[in-house]
Amino acid sequence: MFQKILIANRGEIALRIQRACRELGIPTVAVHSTADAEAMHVRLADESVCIGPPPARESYLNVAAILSAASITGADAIHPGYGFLSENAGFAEMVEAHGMTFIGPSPAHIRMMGDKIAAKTAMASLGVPLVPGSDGAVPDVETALAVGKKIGYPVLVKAAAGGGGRGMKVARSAEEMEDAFRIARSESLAAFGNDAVYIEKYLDRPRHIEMQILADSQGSVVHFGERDCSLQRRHQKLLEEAGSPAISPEQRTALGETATSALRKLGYRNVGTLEFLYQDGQFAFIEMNTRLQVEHPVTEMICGVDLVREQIRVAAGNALGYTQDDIVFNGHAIECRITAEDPETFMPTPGRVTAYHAPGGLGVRIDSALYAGYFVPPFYDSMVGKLIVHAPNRLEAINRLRRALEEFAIVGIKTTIPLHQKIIEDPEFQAGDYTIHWLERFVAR
Ligand code: MV4
Repeated sequence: MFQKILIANRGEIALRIQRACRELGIPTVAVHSTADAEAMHVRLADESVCIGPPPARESYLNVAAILSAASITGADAIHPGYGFLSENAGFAEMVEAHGMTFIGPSPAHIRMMGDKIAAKTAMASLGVPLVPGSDGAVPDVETALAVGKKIGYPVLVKAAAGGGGRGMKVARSAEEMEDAFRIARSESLAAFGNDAVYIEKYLDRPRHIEMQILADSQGSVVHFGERDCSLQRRHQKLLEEAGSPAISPEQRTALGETATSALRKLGYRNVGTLEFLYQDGQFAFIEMNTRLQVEHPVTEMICGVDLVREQIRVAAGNALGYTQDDIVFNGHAIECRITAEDPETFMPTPGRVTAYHAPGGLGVRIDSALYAGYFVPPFYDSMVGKLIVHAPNRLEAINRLRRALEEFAIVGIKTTIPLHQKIIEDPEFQAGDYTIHWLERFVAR
């Protein structure tokens, strides 16, 4: 097992990783920017190192500073959390070149899945269903038009280096193709320094469903079921559920087997998430994430597993020690992402938290680095906490969520708690009847 783990992140996920380390008996090193000197992840770590000024580029993305911090503290492994350097293959390589372990997949797999075309090509060859589309990159408008003619409109032109919706353009007809193609190309060049694009049939009312996978270095791969992440606004998820209200146990088993079989053949290790669009009873793979995800707790709650502990164990070379048959799904879990934002305008609301009271009780989990007196800095993501509830079924989970949201007091800054309270009272939400477009319409009315 590792002697000491450096956590290359901040906020709630840094605490989440520290908690797993502490239970495994592994000391932790926190890194922080000057803006985070008073942060909870620094206070609770065994050691901490200041790695730079507030902008993430100069601190949490500063590879040289992070590697130096690991080296001077004698850390033998680095956990990247999510965001920041978590899906940076070059960083993972550098960690390994310095004789430390990157707690995550191999750099080659991170790189493969970072290229959405390579990811789709690999998944297709491993038997995973895709959205109909171009066979690889589309080099010019003529080819784009040929693809449009073949698969039918509307289509979506997507950036190979994309994700998060940037560099994505719809063409509703052949007439719109030239503009969509050129704009997608130039936006992806500007955003990612890569102008490769591909084309897919545009699905107009899908759900976003993702499968949680775990693999050891010995070739064992299991899944922990799906999450429904359809409730998002501008590609920011607000609320996630496990399992999906739209998926039967049989569909879960079938999709899980498709995903695990593919990753077994690929020789993948550590955690991973396969993202699918689900519409008209069909699943279509779109992307794979090679990191621990923000919404991992809903999966942990229904499976009774500590995914961060599992990440650390398999990164240290331990075998899973259980099989798919040992994984039992229990009840329903919902996560609300609470952000320091105005619940109506979504403008960030950094500032001082003057009073703080977190809900508790049966089936309630809070993953947050907030405390009374904490100043939410303006430099980073606005998520300040996650409220996760678990109950025997979805209706009871919603009731528990209502109760927990009422109890939650974050004073001094505006948060999205009132928005979550509104969402869960909506009859369509309560019926589980929503697609990826539902929330945009809900906040607009
Ligand atoms: C799509 C799609 C419809 N059809 N692909 C958005 C971000 C990127 N990860 C994939 N995205 C989409 N791909 C096809 N062929 C609709 C979206 C999409 C979306 C997907 C998941 C969650 C929220 C979304 C919001 C808008 C569009």
